[in-house]
Amino acid sequence: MKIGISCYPTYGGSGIVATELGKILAEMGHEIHFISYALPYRLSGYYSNIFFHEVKVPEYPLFEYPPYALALATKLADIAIYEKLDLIHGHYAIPHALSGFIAREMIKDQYPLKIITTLHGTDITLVGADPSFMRITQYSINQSDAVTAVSNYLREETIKTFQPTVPIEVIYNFIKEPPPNANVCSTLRRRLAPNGEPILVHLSNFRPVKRVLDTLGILNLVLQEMPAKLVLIGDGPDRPIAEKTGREMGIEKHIAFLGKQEDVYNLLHLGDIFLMPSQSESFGLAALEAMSCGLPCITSNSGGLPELNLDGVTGFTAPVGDVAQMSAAVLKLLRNPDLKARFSRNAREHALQNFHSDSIIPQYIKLYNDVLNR
Ligand code: GMT
Repeated sequence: MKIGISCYPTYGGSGIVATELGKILAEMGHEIHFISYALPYRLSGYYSNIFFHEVKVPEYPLFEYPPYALALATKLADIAIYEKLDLIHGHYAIPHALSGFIAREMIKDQYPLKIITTLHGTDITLVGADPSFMRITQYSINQSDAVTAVSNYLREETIKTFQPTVPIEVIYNFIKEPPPNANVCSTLRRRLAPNGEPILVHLSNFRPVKRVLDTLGILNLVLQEMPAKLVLIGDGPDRPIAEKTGREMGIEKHIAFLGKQEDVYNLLHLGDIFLMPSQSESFGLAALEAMSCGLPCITSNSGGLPELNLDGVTGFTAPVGDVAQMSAAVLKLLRNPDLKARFSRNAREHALQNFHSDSIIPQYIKLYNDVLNR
């Protein structure tokens, strides 16, 4: 198949899923065309059947808000015709579903194009539900040839918020077998935890929805009982406040801010427990990546997280903001090595058995074929 993928190129789950999907499809022999305003994060390097098409939005004094959705629609239509695409798979409804729809309509008399939309989370729960975007999100979902959501929770939320007229199919996020932890850098572990302290890890884009400050609150309570370190991977709007809060709490020397990282697996392998205290999370891809490395997870019980992190099996879940319960869960695991080892095995098994790309990617391929054969 010749597949166009439109997505955000930035540091975030939807772009990562889109990119990893494209890379695996390309390995399987499909021809993949990424279409975005910048090269997607995690798409560095050369791949023989992956092509990248940059969307440029011309500057003009009148454009206080550059019309990216229109430039994207034009590019999608051009690439579909020139590269003879079978379909375009847009990740994150706004603006990808709408731009795809416009592209399809613009060229329908000369070229048949199918549009598939994957909903990722905040495109439904935060941005899409905002009155400024509500009707257009609903409209573009209904115009897609197929729509998927990354969890049952997100499917239900989409139905509740938008009452779509098209079916929403759940296709979970996925991981590949993580690289072995053989080349985990012991020097780095020693630097992060010089006295062998357990390492709590958080990985996100530091948006308010991630509640990064809760990870500091958890560390603070854990430190009252035993030594520990907190490793924060990623960057975003809440990083400065997190750094300031760490200093104000007097725990800054127990926290390492590593910023954005390419090779998250090597870092995840260094950790003991993964923290994801999000306000809302449609799925929690970073937690899945951590689980595949054998990290038990302490997460909030919001959104789709309980579909991924099985309470009392792969980790513990707690109500949003309940830092006391989350730190108690961390302490329970750290004080009980057998329990931690069992949860670690369960986490890895659950990740690889239920979310491996080998079982998830065929679901996308089947959907593509169903849409093309309709
Ligand atoms: O806020 C983020 O984490 C980024 C966002 C995105 O769309 O880039 O992530 C969403 O999509 C991920 C991939 O499907 C999901 O794993 C995340 O749970 C989801 N984020 C939220 O729902 C907050």
